[in-house]
Amino acid sequence: MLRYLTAGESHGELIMGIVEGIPSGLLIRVTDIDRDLARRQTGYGRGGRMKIEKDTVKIYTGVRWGRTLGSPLGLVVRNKDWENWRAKMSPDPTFLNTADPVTRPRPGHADLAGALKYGTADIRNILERSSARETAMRVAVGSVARRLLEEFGIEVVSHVISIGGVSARGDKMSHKDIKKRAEASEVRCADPDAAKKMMRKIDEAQKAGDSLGGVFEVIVTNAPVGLGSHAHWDRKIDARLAAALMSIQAIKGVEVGSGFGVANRPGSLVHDEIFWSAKAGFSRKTNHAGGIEGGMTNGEPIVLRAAMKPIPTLMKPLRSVDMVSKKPFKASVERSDVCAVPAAGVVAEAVTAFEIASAMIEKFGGDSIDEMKRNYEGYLKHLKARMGME
Ligand code: EPS
Repeated sequence: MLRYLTAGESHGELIMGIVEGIPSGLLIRVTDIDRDLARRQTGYGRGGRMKIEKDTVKIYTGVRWGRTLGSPLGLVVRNKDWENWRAKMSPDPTFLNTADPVTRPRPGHADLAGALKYGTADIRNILERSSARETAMRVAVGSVARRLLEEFGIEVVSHVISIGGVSARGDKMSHKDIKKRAEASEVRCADPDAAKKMMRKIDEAQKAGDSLGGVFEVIVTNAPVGLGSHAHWDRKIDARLAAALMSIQAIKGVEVGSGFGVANRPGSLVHDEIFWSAKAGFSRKTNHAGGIEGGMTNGEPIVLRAAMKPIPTLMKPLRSVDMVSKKPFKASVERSDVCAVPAAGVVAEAVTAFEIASAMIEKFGGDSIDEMKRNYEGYLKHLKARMGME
């Protein structure tokens, strides 16, 4: 069983993570994790905070001389902004009341529901944890999972397909090309013309004091047939992936394969026909199912999309009511991102990598990476025989 926890506040000293269940012997490089952390920090439309932070990970436990021990990995990403918040966010009660309480809930944030639920008059006690800063650790954890998947040739890529109503053309492209183009784009979009328009939209939104959402796609290649299970609701891989994506801050919808599009087409145009050859075994010519049938991977690329709402912290004031005075006010802020869709795509890669790694560990078990590989190879041999392949 693979699991992880994150802890840490947005302006606290650090964000920490514990990953439990990674087999021993897996090569871990800090540089790989830092590369993913840096990818999350890029993206046109990010605000002033990203100029302060330069995320790097420190591995405290679970790795010796570059290889996992099979014990929990303890990871830390420090918040540089902490320097400006030492007293205001200190765990030490001597600093009590060194910051004014935040009493004005921002529409679209966790502020109001959180403050009511947790019985606090200071919204900071909620917003510090609901902040997307936490996703830095999810990316670090996902990077470890990605490393494990690499051992099995499984790759996870993402690209932005729309921002603020501007959509990428959606030309047929190899996954390699999608990856190359998305990595080279400031909005992580594989269509350069759409990317330019998206950036213009972001500029316009910034000028208007507004914010923008969008849609990104995550693709997993080379996942074997049979991850997840039809047998029980909480083992279905699509349910697990959807939950992981929905858990990312500001995500409001998830699609698998053709997603909502299947509702308007007849079955004959939705289901992927099955073919067979001695060379390839069973295969499909289409992938409307997005690589998942009956809660199990079917060997085709896994295709997921998620919709992110516009960031709720706006320069343009929105109406709200002060929690203490009960007087209406117009919320406005000094610092915010205008669009974080490209960053959310990188976070989505991380949580997807984690779920796929978790399903791989469940299916192939093993205390060491070598044992896991032996089990995996045995399964591939079995599949080849089952499919009647040469
Ligand atoms: C966030 C608000 C902004 C973002 C932050 C998420 O931070 P601040 O309130 O400090 O300006 O920059 O994102 C990150 C710090 C990050 O690392 O992604 C929010 O309210 O969710």
